[in-house]
Amino acid sequence: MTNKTAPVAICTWGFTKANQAAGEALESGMAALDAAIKGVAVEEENIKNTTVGKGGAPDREGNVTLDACVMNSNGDCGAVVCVENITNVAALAKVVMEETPHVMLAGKGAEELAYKNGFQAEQLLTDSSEAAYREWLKTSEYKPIINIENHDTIGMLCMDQHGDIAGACTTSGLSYKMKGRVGDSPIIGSGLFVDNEIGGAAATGMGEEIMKTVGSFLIVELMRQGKTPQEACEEAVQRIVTKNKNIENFQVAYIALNKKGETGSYCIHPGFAMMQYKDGTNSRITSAATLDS
Ligand code: SD4
Repeated sequence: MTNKTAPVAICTWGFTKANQAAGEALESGMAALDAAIKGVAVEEENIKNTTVGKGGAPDREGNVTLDACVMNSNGDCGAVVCVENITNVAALAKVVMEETPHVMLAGKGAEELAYKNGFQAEQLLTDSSEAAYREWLKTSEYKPIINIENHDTIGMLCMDQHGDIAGACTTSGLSYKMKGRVGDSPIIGSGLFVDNEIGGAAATGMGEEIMKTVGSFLIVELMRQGKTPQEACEEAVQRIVTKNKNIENFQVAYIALNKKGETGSYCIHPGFAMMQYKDGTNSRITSAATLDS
């Protein structure tokens, strides 16, 4: 049976090409999870994006380590954390989901699974991210930047022609993070959550704050209680804002999609936008923010 509101694709930030790729894949009949993985792969492979995949900023020792997760419409999920030398980590998270008895693999174990499944080793540190890292070493000041270059982690939610919802989230994490640091993006319930009866949500921004409130799960539960995606995103941001005295120092942004194909987004600091592919049109939607004046 086809769904009248579908297909719909939304993603964090102004990732026009990634969202268009997912939207077109959905139009051609692709299932929600495959479309989301195809969409986010555009940014994983974009070496100009310094916050996702190849070209992502390294940790403070100069190593690029990637995190990702996926969740399908049956509630199955997979995740990889701290993975080196593999570009398409969202696709790798799907391999964990489908080919192993586990939900999450870290580091070398995830990398070895990738090679066994035909992924190629790649140098993720590009000349320009290495040059930026060398510059950073001069001060070694760890200060995550809000709305870095107006893009960041890509979290994507797709509703396919059957009305089924799935999602993917992929990142290189915070630039110059400590070795071994993992943020919210690969954590099911924090960076991403989908319940196909209700909808899905995804996050970007300061992972430490998103994890403390299990933000994406919270949004889906708020939608279950009757809130619209917009209202649910606003309440999830508000939970963080009321518990923090230093919100001027970090960004958190959420996107959400429900079974009716309704979408929402909200953030702390102005400057966040989401992409929305709906009714065949891919548009950039500027998000309202707690600190809008
Ligand atoms: C993280 N949420 O690792 C991710 C990265 C991000 O702003 O979105 N940074 O915490």
